[in-house]
Amino acid sequence: MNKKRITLSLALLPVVSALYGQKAQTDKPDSRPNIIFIMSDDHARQAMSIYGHPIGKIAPTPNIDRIGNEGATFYNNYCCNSISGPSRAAILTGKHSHKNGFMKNWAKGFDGTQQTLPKILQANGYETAVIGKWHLISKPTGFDHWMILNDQGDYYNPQFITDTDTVRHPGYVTDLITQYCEEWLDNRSDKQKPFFLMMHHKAIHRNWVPAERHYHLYEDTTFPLPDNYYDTYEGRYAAQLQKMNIYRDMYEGHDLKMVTGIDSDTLLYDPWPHAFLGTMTDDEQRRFFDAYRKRNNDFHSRKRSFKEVAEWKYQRYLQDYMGCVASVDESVGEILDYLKRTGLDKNTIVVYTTDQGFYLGEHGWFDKRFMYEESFGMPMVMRWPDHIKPGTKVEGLTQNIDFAPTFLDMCGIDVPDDMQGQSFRRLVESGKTPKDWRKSLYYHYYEFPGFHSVRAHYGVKTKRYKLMHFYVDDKWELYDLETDPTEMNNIYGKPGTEKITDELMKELRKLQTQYDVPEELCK
Ligand code: SGN
Ligand code: CA
Repeated sequence: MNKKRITLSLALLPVVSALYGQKAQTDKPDSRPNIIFIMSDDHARQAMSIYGHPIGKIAPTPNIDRIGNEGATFYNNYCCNSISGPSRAAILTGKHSHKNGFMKNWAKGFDGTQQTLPKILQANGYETAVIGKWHLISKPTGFDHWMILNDQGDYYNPQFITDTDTVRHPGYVTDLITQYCEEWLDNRSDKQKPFFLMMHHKAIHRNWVPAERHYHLYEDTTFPLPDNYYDTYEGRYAAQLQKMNIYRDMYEGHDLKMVTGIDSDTLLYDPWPHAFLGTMTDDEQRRFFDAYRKRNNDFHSRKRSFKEVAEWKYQRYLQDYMGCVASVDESVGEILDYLKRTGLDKNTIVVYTTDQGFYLGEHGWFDKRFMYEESFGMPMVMRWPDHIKPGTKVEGLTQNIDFAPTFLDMCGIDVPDDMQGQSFRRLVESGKTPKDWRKSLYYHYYEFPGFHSVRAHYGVKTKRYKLMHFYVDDKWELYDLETDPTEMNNIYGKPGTEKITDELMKELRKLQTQYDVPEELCK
């Protein structure tokens, strides 16, 4: 759709609605697909069993995998700015951060007056809703119904914001979001209209508090320690300066649920008690401490070396993280069952993804932000019966700015010219990457100074190589992902890399021009 047509269709909204009203009267159902876009927070690809990582094998996600097995799995899907708000803004607009204006988490609210995917769908007769994490500071626009978590949201008894109030709801956040999504699906105002539902989980975000039913799920599981857990960041300047190390930077109380001694119900360092224990009832707090007591007592039963503590922390982190994944996976199962029960499954596109990737101990880290593979990558599965063949593998380079154009394409709606992403519909429907598909991706992380002290950087990635510029201190990094998939060996400036560096530099500048990045952001 060109700009003219979109302005026209927005201006004609009442006419469009009237048309759809007529459709409903003639009882002719709209055959365009529904979309349920399920997005969790911080879900590492390593923790989605369909990808075959050892962690996923130990702690499987059968329901999420079901989407991929019945449809497609994306192997090279990436983020344009690996942090929550910016990723969400890119998904809503189909544009890079410098274009949609939401470049950092806490800087300013999302400009909800701009063109977005839900607005276009709505103008074209879709009923739209967002339920769960929003994290864009602004009030959602383009949605017939919205119910969003306050800020990051709490795991227990979270507050939800609606147009009229902010209310604390008793329950576990993942279960509440699932319930409210099903209720919305049940009570849609016009069932003849196709719908677009954004179901946004808070989990698996820090501080990883599982549902009570999962407190013990992985208590006795030992997860495999990544080979580079004790990375010393040689040759990687920005990596040396981060503050996202599991054994140095995690808060022992808040994150790791460690207590002051044997039989203690007092957490070690917890800077935000109001956002954790403070949200639980007294009974919930008691059951929480009781569930962790045996493990916490065991920790205090003997002296441990630095290395033993570092590895104990890794296990505690993974046990809680995967406990949170379990409830998200159950939620996906619930929704898939709901669709089947109601017959909606046949004409509903179901997507499961996350706002960005995450570290599960690689380089010693948790969190994200870096353009390294674990956080830059966005695991994703997608199901659409009769359109996507079961077991499809999408290998082409796709990015979160592509989601909006792809959904519009799948719904038969023209894609506005100013969206920067490209529809990957033909990749997912054919299972092949066409020759003319993009060969490189652009990335830019801006939030510095900020949480975890990750230096701002931009970069380019091809299937094989990655070039990154940490421009605050003018440091470059270059990786050959074929020989160094865990990005331990920065080969920038090494003899023999001149040609590839030159090529990647040109490609980077080409992308910056293509995406119309202002000069001051290309330094
Ligand atoms: C919180 C977290 C950080 C995290 C940011 C952004 N601390 O501030 O660890 O990097 O959110 O995450 S917490 O202890 O308060 O949870 S994002 O996914 O929303 O971008
Ligand atoms: Ca996130």
